[in-house]
Amino acid sequence: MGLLVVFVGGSRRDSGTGGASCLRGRRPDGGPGSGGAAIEQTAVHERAGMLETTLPEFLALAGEPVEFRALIRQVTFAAKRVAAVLRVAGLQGLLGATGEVNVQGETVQRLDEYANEMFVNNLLRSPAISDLVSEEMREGMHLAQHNKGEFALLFDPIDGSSNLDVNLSLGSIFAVRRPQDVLADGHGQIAAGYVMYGPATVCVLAMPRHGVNFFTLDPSIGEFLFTRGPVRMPDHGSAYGANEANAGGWSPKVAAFVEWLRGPGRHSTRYSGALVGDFHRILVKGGVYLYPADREHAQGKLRLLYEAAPLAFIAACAGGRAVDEANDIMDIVPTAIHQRTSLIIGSRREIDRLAPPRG
Ligand code: AHM
Ligand code: MG
Repeated sequence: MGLLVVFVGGSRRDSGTGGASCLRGRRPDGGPGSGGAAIEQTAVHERAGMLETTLPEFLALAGEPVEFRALIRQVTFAAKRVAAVLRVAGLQGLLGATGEVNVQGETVQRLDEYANEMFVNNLLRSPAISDLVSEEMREGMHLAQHNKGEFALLFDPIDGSSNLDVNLSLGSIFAVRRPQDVLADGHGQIAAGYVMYGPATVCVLAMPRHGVNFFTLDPSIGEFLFTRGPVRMPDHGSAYGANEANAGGWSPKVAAFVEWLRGPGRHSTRYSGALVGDFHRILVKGGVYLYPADREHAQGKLRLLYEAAPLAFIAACAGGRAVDEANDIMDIVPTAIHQRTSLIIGSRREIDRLAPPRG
């Protein structure tokens, strides 16, 4: 369906109004650094907290450009459709596999395909978009023949699809970049977020000048309403999440770190098998999520551009941190759109112990 596009790293422009940025951290040599300092409450949060404020109203109050607001409207529209279908999928026979295998060599669930179509169809309508990269599409889609948009959207339409058939939490993850920055490091992201389909549907949106904010879907009116922000990830937590069946293939460094996490009185284990819910717990309560490289996943299992980097951006905007064991995820320059990475993400105190910040 898509055309092969060659993405080249390039210039960066920030969206939104002036003021502090949660990504201001830079190494002393001027290169990108682990960055990350949670945003303090601004007048926008104060105002949004006093009145019922929808996500589009929040973005308007925050002074975000109209094109960015249009893009987020299309993303959340697609997510609302996905949330609605997830609620009735079991009743309407929409669960189960398609029989296809995706570019990652993984079984495609019918809802993976449906969610991808929802995102693509809605985003094709947005004049703000010029490029799409999805976990479910072998190649990036370059829409310049339809749109002259200024944004690229990179997304995983349904993450954690092994949870589909058992009615557990799932999510959609997305990152917004300039088209020329698709293969830039994580600092090339303009915004990032996810929608978590749990008991409530929650959109988490991170923007450098307005931090990480939660918007909860009120299904009776079909609107995401501001419920919390700016969110600060606790500096440490009391839980960690990892697929410990892979522990035999972890590096000695990761194995020793997990041993430390399990030490007396330290961390409990919490792992659902779906990244968005597992990360959301850590964003709210602190702790660590790990999917390191192992024997079966020599480069790690998770995808850099539409799983690890957006969550690393959200973590940085909330004062947390993400590494691949040695490097900050935000500093990794991708070479391919479906590149995999190890991911160890969470509270500062825990991540700094595994990988002390450089500089
Ligand atoms: P997916 O994009 O194919 O759904 O895979 C990503 C998921 C993550 O949500 C989750 O953390 C991880 O894979 C679970 O993997 P495992 O079943 O190996 O523990
Ligand atoms: Mg995924």
